[in-house]
Amino acid sequence: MKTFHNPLHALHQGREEMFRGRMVPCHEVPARLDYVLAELQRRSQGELFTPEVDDAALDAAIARVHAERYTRFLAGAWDEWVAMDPANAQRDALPSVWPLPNRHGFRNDVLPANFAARLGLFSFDSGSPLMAGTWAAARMGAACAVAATRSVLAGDRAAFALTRPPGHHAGPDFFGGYCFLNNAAIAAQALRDAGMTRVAVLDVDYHHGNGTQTIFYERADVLTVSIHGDPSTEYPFFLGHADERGDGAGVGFNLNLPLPRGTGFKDWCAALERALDAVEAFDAQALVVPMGLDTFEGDPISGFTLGSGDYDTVGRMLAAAGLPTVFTFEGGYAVAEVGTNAVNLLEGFCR
Ligand code: SP5
Ligand code: ZN
Repeated sequence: MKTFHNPLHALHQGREEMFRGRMVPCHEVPARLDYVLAELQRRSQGELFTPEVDDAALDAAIARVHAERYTRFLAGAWDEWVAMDPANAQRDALPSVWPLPNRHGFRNDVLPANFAARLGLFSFDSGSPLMAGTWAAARMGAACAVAATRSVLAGDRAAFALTRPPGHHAGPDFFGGYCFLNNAAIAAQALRDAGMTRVAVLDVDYHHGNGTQTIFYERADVLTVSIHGDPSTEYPFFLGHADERGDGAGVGFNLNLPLPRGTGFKDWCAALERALDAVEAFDAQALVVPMGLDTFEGDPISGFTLGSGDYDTVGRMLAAAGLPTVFTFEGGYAVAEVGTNAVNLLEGFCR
């Protein structure tokens, strides 16, 4: 399987994230990608590429998923942050104030003049620092997703977009959960735009793919399925419950499979079987897998107990769907093991 990796990923390198009232070192670090890349090389798992960027085509692919005012904000956010106070150049930008939607006459169409207010308007947590290189890294990540999609459209059975920052928490006009551009959604939409009539997204990250769900919630042409820690106790908390089935034309085309903290591989596998049944019933023509490895027993911020060897089985089960498949790299914070776990999954898929 070809891997398209992001040569600019390390331009995004947050220092600290807010957690329960204190600043803690970021979990989403550049070494995560480096470990995966090194393991792909060590095990000779497929060919490695960096994406060729056609600026107009890339911006068009991003604009199919994200609001123009959001990407414009992201592209200029660092300069605005520094313009607020030159000393800001020494620290990451982190949101600290948010609107309460649908309350107090809040109007989403009015952009606040204050940068900190706009930073909050376009985000949902204070755990996702933005810095000078965030936009360049995220945009090149979207290029990886587009390149992986093109390789699958050209006939490859599967391809891997190895990029960070991750994407599945990013919505049409918001960042959060370490994510800025939704690489999986960009891939799914690019598959649709190339003529695939039904595309399924099967998210196996520990955390609910709230951004992807939001992007496709009212659509019947993209099935979104997510297996994740029960949002009643797990991040991102406000979305990911089993009764969220889609809206309007999209009713029946979103499936959430929340599992309690502490779930092991046997029960997780049963959920994957259900997810794959839904993909089959949908009669998908292509599959996108936001691949989070934070379901691992050693993950420092998550609560499932999959072992390294289990990812081979996960890969084989995904392959059994028999669909052209684009993988994107999402969570997985046991840094020293994330390469082994990711490549176990990809090798399992290729078996
Ligand atoms: C892509 C992805 O996996 N995003 C996950 C974002 C999770 N953000 C909240 C993390 C809470 C950190 N908890 C630290 C616990 C330290 N003991
Ligand atoms: Zn995650």
